Amino acid sequence: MRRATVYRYSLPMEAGVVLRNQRLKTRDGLLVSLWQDDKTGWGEIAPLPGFSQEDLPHAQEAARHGLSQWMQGASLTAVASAFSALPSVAFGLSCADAELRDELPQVLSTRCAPLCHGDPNELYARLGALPADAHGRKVAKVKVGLYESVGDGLNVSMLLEALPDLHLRLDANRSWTPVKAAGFARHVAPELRSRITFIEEPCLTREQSRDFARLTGIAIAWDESVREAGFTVQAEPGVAAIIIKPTLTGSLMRCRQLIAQAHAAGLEAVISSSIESSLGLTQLARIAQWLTPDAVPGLDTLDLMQAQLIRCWPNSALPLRDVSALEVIWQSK
Ligand code: OSB
Ligand code: MG
Repeated sequence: MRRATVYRYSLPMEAGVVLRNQRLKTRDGLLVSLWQDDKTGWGEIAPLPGFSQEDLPHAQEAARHGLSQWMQGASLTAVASAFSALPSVAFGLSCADAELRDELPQVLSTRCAPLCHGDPNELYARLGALPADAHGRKVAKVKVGLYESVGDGLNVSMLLEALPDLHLRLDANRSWTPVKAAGFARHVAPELRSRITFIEEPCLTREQSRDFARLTGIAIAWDESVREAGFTVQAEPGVAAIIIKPTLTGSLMRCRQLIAQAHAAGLEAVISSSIESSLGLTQLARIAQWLTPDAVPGLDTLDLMQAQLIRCWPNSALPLRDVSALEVIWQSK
């Protein structure tokens, strides 16, 4: 016996969360719950405005269609894989499918690279308390490229000088011209640069980002590029990692394929959030623990929201909303 329900959620965000120039007041998405005999599985489908190609109504229609096929006996693994043009749908359905088949291990580590922002004193305290990994490193993430690049360089240098065991991931989201990128690097002393694990997409084009890595000795990582047509995972000088945001990328199978390609090429694969609810985030933490156990994932986005959903992120103080707070938008007969 199979049963499927699709719920819609809307979670209030913290004031002032801005994504690609638009304010995100609520995070809206779908949760899928499946039953088959005595087994159950959940998945989250949450296209991210400004990042996903598909919008929520489109995803909702596709999810309903895919689940109807599953109700008629189709394999959900196959159904999910067929939604490669709607990555959020492919990912959410494949997670529900993986839970149903006991494929997604339960073990979860809350370890992730904290996003550095806010009051400097608080930040230093938070980073000071951060646990070190097996190599004795603390890994945190700083968004750059929002203000003057010289200021970014000074800020990053200050953090690295203050905390000798700190290693930083930076993320510029393609915002620097080669001149601005050089302005950043000029203010980071060469001896500090090796503690920048990588900077995600420093420049507008891949060619400029490669030049930046070559000229500065600072490693880079591909994030946006991974989701562009024609991208292939390969070892390149100066490239350290690829970032995988499953909600923007596709099915678990597609994510596993990218991870395997990255590892084969000697690149780090980093699982990262697309601002999913606590349900999606705990699944991403399980996926990271399972498939990329040596890479600290980028999942420090729960506190951008004012509530958790269905499943708790361990030790989070945010209030939890349960199923009764959700609107059922579709149910199998
Ligand atoms: O800029 O990489 C980004 C989340 C949603 C959309 C874009 C981005 C992000 C994150 C997630 O940065 C957190 C992380 O990667 O550590
Ligand atoms: Mg990024």
